[in-house]
Amino acid sequence: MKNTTRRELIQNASLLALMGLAGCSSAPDSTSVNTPESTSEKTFYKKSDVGTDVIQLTSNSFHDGIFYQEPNYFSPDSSKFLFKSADRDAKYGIYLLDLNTWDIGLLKNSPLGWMPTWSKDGKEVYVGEHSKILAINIKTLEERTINIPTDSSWITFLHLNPSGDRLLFIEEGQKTHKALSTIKTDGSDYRKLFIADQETVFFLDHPTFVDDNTILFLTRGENRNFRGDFNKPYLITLDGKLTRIPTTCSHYDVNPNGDKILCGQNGYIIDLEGNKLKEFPEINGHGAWAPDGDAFLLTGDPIPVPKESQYFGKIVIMKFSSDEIYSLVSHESTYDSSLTHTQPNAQFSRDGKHIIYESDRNQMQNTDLYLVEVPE
Ligand SMILES: [Ca+2]
Repeated sequence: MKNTTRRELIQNASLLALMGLAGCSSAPDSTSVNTPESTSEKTFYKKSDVGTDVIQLTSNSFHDGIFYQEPNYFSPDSSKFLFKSADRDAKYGIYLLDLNTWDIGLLKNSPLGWMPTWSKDGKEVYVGEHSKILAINIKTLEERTINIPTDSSWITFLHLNPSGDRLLFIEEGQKTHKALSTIKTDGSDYRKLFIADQETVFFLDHPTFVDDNTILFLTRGENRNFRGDFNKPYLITLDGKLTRIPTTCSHYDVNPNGDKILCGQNGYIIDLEGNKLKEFPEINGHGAWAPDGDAFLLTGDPIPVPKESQYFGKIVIMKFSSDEIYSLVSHESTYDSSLTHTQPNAQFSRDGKHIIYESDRNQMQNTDLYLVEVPE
């Protein structure tokens, strides 16, 4: 059963309130009280380490989370946020949070294909299914089907190219990843770009577009262990030209210019040839760029960062162009080890003024989403 406080359908967009994200700067207000007409779960939480407001966005008693630190799950106009939530049967749904009304609505039940991505115009969300991709209209919930002409596979890790006319994805089998593929959003020009050989490469993880013609992805050995290649980044072009980036890089994010890769787990930033441009060994975790391509965040936690470190359990903001570093907020991650990742995800809004992060506050085995203002 789904959490009954959450509405099955997306709230009518005409109900958009005027408060906008600027409403975050006010302390707890009347909108934080749930009424039968509201599915908002928003409450004021606390002040951040730099004195800005931190808002709790979800209060479902089960895990609410961000799919991964990339791609960006804020809608292109930053009015909505896509997230995942599990019900008491641990079945995942893809939900939309309206950042104007704080209303939460179910977009799609999604047992496996969760890792959706926004269309460029923000009108649709692409969701991977079995041998197909659904383009779901977020207002009408109408579904357009993009059939993937392949043998039986789950379609996962969806990403959209910068121009917005092409999707890339992983074709997943029962226990392995089969191929990295791409198709245009109109269903034409399907291409299988890289096939896992099932000898040294069993997983093809976290593919993302560097630009319209180039894709960054990772290969991993069997059981995701360190045999074979593990977290080895490759670039591949749409016509199949494959280049190994000669370093290790994981939990990465590519900056908006497509010329720097933040290797969050490894504590450095590299260019597309693997040259280290900046190192920050005192902290590593999940990383994400701000839209200006200069600032970035790291969720320092909890395995790579020693407990005595000032960055333990913190979301830290840094800049590529300077030595600026500060702690924005404690994410209080006390993560359930049964979760896929032991580190929380966090993302900048598309205007860079806010971060949404996930946190398992008070060790309740119940992750929730929080929104924090980033200082100017
Ligand atoms: Ca929750």
